[in-house]
Amino acid sequence: MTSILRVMAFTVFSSPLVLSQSVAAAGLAGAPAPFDKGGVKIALISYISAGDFFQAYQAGAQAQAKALGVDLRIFPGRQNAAEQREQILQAVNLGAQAIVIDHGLPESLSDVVQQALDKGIKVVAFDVNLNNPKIPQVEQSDHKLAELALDQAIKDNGNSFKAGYAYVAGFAPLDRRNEIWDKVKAANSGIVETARFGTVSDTTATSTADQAKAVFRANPDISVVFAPYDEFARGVKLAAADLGISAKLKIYSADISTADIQEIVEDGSPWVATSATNPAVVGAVSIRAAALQIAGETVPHQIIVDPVLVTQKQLRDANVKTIEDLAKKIPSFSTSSAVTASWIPSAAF
Ligand code: SR1
Repeated sequence: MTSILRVMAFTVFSSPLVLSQSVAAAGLAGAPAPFDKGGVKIALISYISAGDFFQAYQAGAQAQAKALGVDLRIFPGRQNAAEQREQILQAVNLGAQAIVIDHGLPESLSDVVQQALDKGIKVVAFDVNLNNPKIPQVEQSDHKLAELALDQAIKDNGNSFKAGYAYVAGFAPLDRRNEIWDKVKAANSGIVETARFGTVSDTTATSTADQAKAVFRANPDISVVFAPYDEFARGVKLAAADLGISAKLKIYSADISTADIQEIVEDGSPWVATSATNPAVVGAVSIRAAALQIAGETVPHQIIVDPVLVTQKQLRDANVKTIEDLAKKIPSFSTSSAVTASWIPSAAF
């Protein structure tokens, strides 16, 4: 397809399966080609769209795309590997100049991603290991995320307790966080993983809550839960509330959103700490990595956004109620110096 036809295909594309954002594609003064002329098309293809993290990630990507004058097409994820493959092929055929792949199952993606690369389309991977030197990998430093939360768990509870652990294998960020959980258990023989549970679906929190209830009934001695995904933590909190055991439980998680903050600070909440990046920043970083590649600039293979630890006590003491409040208290939470350039305007979120 010629580049003119690609542009037309992207412009006229319309389907109930695809959310589109029509941006006036004016050029960006002082930017390298093709951003100086405008009309750049990027596709964001997600595996999961449900939940605060993924919505904030997409909002950050949209904000950065808007600042760059990029036409960003977001393909909604439905935890469906076949649909995600199909969406990558659609993006290729519709003339995307770069594709950002947000989560997914590597084994179902490598051949279609290779087809995109073969056509000269740039690819960025967030939280899915595509194992290709041509594809920059964006991540939140999942090892640090897990270390921050687990260090706090040991600080609060000592190094001897019965733990519940929410985990689903096969998701790159959860697998990386699991490596740290394994290390912490190996280094602290008194920390015993009594039960493991978790579901990733379009109803992660409620499905995980059902599993957590069964786990708590069978293991009343669990006093700590490591739930390194906010949807898991919500499920565990819900289960504890239903069973009336919130007062004897402490939950340590990953991720944060305004809704999470409200659940953490409410009276009697067992959710005592989380480690997190601002997902909107991660979305913006993913788009910048795509834009720099389109402009022919070098992008590091591994792109990391560092997390911070946020405790219930800090939030309550500082009267933080929203992500915006949190960003005011921790300015670094809303910025990242990863993959920037003088010609890339800041995203407003
Ligand atoms: C199912 S994977 C969920 C994780 O992806 C992102 O890395 C978020 O941090 C979330 O915890």
